[in-house]
Order: sequence, then C-alpha cells, then structure tokens
Amino acid sequence: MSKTALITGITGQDGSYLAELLLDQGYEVHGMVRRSHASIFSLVDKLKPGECYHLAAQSFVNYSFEDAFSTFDTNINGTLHLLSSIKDRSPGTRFYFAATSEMFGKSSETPQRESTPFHPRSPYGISKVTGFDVVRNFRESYNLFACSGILFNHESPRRGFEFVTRKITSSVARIKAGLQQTVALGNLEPRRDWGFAGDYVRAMKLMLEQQEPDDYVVATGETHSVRDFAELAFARVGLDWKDHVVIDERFYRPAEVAVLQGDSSKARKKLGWTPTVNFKQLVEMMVDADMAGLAEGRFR
Ligand code: GDR
Repeated sequence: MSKTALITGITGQDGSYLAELLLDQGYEVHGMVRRSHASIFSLVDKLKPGECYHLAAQSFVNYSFEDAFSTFDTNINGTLHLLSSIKDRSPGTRFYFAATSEMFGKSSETPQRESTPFHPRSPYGISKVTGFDVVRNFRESYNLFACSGILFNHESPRRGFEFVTRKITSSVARIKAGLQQTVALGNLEPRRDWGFAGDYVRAMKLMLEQQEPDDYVVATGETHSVRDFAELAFARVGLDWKDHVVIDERFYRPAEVAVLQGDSSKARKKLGWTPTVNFKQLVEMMVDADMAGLAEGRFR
C-alpha cells in the first residue's frame, strides 16, 4: 500500500495528532482544510492516496441546532462527494470516516457497542448516522475498504474552546490568573465517556491496517458528568468549582444526550487498541497545558 495519506480537517484536534502519527511512520501526508466538491475530485484523482481519513465536519452539536442545513450539507454531502471520488478515481484507497457516539443519542442500552441502535438527538447526530450509512453502503455496494470509527468524546490541550472540556480548562487558567471570576456553563448533568485524542487517532490508523474493513466503537468505558469534569479541573489549581461556575440557560440544548459510555471490547480485541490516559490524567493534562499556555502568552 502506498504510504500516502489524505486527511480532511487536518487543522483540527484529531487531524493534527493523526498527521504527527503518520509522519512518524514515514507517510507523505496531505491535508485539506476547506474544500469544494470539485477540488476533492481532482485531488483524489491526482494523489490516489493509500489512505484517506475523513475528519472534516461541522462537529459542534450546539451549532447544528442553529443551522441544520449547513451541518447536513457539510457532513453528508461532503462525505458522499469524497467517497464518490474514491470509488471513481482511486478505488484502492482505504477510507476512514469519523463517526461518533452522538449517533447513539437517547440510547436504549448502556454501555453502547457496535450493535446498539442509533437514536440521534441533534442535527449533528442525524448527519453522522447518514454519513455512517453512506460509508457502509459504499463498502457493501462497491467493495471499498471503508471503515467508520464510532469515537466517543476525545479531548486534549488542542481541543477547540467551544467544547465544554476546553471551555472549562481554559477558564480555570484565566480564573486562577485573576483574569476572570466565573465561567458560564449549561447543563452539568450529562455524562460522557471522555478519552484522550492522541489515543483515539491510533485506533483510526489500526482500522485501516486490518484484513477487512469494519466499524469499531472507540471509548474508555468510563463515564463522568460535566460537573465531575469541572470539579476536578478547578481542584487541580486549588479552587472550588462551586465558587466559579454559573449556569446559563443559553448553553442548554433543545434535546440533550444524558449518558454515553462506550464498550470498546471489539476494538481492544481485534485492533489490540487500549487507551493510555484516564479521566483524571486527561483533566490534569488539559488544565496544566492551559496554565502553561496562558503564562507563555499562547492564548489570552
Ligand atoms: P459533545 O461535546 O456535544 O458531547 O460532542 P461538548 O463538549 O460540546 O458537550 C458535552 C456536554 O457538555 C454539556 N455542556 C456544555 N457544552 C458546551 N459545549 N458548552 C457549555 O457551556 C456546556 N455546558 C454543559 C453539553 O450539553 C453536553 O452534554 C463532542 C463533539 O466533539 C462531537 O463532534 C463528537 O462527535 C462527540 O463529542 C463525540
């Protein structure tokens, strides 16, 4: 297989960790940031990459409620165009699709595994279920090596500031430095299965190394509430979260996903994948990075 990889969404959290992993393994890595459908086609035609990781998406759940149309266009049509280009111009390319635990939504079982029925609760979740179905259909119809990673929440010091974990850890650093007093959050009750993004990109790569294409849940198996995250993050710098977190209804969602907890036994068994960072280590890593980043002027 050619050691050429194409990553859409390469400037995002996952794209950056994945690019580093592939470069370390001697790959020639090509990235796309914002694309038009025509440019995808010619790029795939020209590169004929051995592997293609489709990470680009409108990935912020809150925003998807405000603009479902553009979320559907980016997440569904974008995926369809890329897969169509691969089918027509580079059918040997191994394809990875960034699916998500948000597809489970109001789930009928906990923990969620590959066989758990989907019940998405947001336009984002719906768009990813459709993307997942498109990928499976291309695999079954055209014999493409196309996989979906059903990744549960994964975070890092490179996480976007709009997601709750980074919003909390960056605010902890600013509060500790005396730059602000409080952080406004929405619902503190939802529970998520939070892992480290650096671990999760390894699973993506492993999926494309298998004999057969398949779909895998990637998760730690632990679940914690937003409140737990805030409590640990503030405690890391010797503060009590109750003195600094205020609730703002604006951050509540029209429909919430109450609990996500993944069963990644299949990925552990077949891919030999295991996470290396637990919840406490993740929170501390993110707070410590934001404390250092603020001190060094990398964000304000
Ligand atoms: P999520 O991540 O929706 O799980 O999707 P996010 O960090 O946005 O929300 C997690 C939970 O925290 C609650 N919450 C808040 N969320 C945000 N963003 N801001 C707040 O102020 C706030 N207060 C409470 C939310 O309601 C939610 O329950 C992420 C994204 O990366 C998706 O793209 C990815 O598919 C999934 O993880 C797996």
